[in-house]
Amino acid sequence: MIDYSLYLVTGRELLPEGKAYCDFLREALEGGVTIVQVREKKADTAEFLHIANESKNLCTDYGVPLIINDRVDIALAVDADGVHLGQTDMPVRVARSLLPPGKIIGVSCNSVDHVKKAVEDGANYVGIGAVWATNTKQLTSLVLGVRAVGPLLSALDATSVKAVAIGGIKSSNVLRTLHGSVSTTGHRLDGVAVVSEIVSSREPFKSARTLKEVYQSWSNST
Ligand code: TZP
Ligand code: MG
Repeated sequence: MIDYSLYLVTGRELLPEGKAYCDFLREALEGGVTIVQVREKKADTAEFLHIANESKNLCTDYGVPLIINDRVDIALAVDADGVHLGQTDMPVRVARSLLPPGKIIGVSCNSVDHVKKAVEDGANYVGIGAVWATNTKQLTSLVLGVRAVGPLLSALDATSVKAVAIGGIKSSNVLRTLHGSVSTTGHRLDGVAVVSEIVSSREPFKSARTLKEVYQSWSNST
């Protein structure tokens, strides 16, 4: 069973000046990140491969799954645990046909239709967002707001597809995100995905630990 509760998405451009990527990732893993996605929007293939390999080594040390954003070839090359695909990336079925059995495929979704399609196509999880405003990504659709998440979660009722929320999630709003997104059918998020809250932190260990503690107390109390 994959633990999606604290899903770190990387973004090296957001690291504080002078912070080495591997130090950051080790600290975040120590802090309790449960799954890592390497997201490299500016790197060339050689650099992406290098970062993916370094991430794979660290994630393996911590027993944490590694997901590669966009690039099925890089996921294959480093034997990552899966890929994360956007709505205009490689279709899920094509990625599934290229990957060895058992790999994880996640899809970015911001509508009920997106979620239904992801389920039909055999995705393992969906990333729902952006739930709050974010400076990390140029959004191509409106911010959802937490109250819009529920209907997307309902579309996962009676499926085994997991869901994380993404976009502007911070220690200051993570509890509101978790509480506010429960669907009318009682379907809850399986985790929260964050970029800047951990990547741009001077103390990634502490930032990860705080988010994890909030998730765990929410998860135990409901
Ligand atoms: N997809 C939707 S919002 C987002 C992505 C990759 C960026 C989230 O970044 P942050 O810094 O956690 O707001
Ligand atoms: Mg993409």
